[in-house]
Formats: sequence, structure tokens, C-alpha cells
Amino acid sequence: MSLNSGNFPAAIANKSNSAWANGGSCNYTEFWTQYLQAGSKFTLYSQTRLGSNYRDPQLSNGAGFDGAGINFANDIASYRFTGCA
Ligand SMILES: [Ca+2]
Repeated sequence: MSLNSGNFPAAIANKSNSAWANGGSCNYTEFWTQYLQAGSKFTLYSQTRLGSNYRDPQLSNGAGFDGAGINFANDIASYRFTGCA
């Protein structure tokens, strides 16, 4: 596991129906359904670096540009930042 990835703490893992990304030095944030960046994922852009597609208020109806049709509600456990400066 690199510095650009990690697991969400147990207090919030698998308990969210929304997501918002604001990577300070990375263009993309991947949200994964399993710990250690496994399972299914969707990707959001950085709010500050790209300025669009950076949040999804309802994960139950699919999420990101690569997670269409997948129910991610209460099913996000880890993350990875990509496209980093
Ligand atoms: Ca959605």
C-alpha cells in the first residue's frame, strides 16, 4: 500500500451514501468497495484541480464516470489517489 492509498476508518467505512473529492495534489480519487483497493470502484475528480465531477450525492444509483449502474451505498471501504503531481 502506497502513501496514495488507504482504508477508511471503521467508523465510516461502508456507511456512506455520498462522496466528495478534493485531492490537493492528485487529479483523481478512486473509491473501492473492499479494503486494500479491491472489489469494484468509481472515480471522482479533484474539486480544486479539475473543478467538475468531484462529488456524488447519491451512491445508490451508481457513481463517478466509471461506476454507472452499481450500487455503492454503504459499500466503500478504501481509496486511492491517482494522477498525482
Ligand atoms: Ca450517483
